[in-house]
Amino acid sequence: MYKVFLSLGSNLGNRIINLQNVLQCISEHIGDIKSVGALYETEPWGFDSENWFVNTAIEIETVLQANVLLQKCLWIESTLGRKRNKAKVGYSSRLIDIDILFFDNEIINLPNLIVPHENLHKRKFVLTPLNDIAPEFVHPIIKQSIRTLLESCPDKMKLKKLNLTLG
Ligand code: PH2
Ligand code: MG
Ligand code: MG
Repeated sequence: MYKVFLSLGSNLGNRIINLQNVLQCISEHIGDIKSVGALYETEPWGFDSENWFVNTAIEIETVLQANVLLQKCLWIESTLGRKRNKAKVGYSSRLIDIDILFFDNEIINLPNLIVPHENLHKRKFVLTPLNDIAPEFVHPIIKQSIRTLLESCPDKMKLKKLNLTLG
């Protein structure tokens, strides 16, 4: 059984329902959801859009290997209506985004999968909900806890905690 942290985000459509649907699909097709962070409305990072994201982070337990987990995440994204525009360079708005942050303490460097997620320590929209559920978890490469990474993160992006929970 692997302990995995995922980042979830949506900035199109009914963002809360999209995230609820993701949780449902994950529990049906991937494994048990152990904890869910708070929901945050966050300014788009790395691209311009008037559509703010709703982001959270979850901890799951799964028997799936990392590459199988990635394929299931991509399948859930497309089942829930995400369209990837191959011609477009950079980030764009999306109904749903599922990113693998940590896979146990493994360090994975495959052409299509890098774990821990390369930019997680630079992004408040990832660290803030992760800190809700796993402040003591230590980044296997940087060797610092999520709490410390969040405290020292220079990201200036705006972020608002929502008074809502998924479920
Ligand atoms: N995801 C991105 C790019 N930018 N910005 C916010 N606020 N939240 C995201 O989930 C996000 C982003 C690429 O996956
Ligand atoms: Mg992402
Ligand atoms: Mg992604």
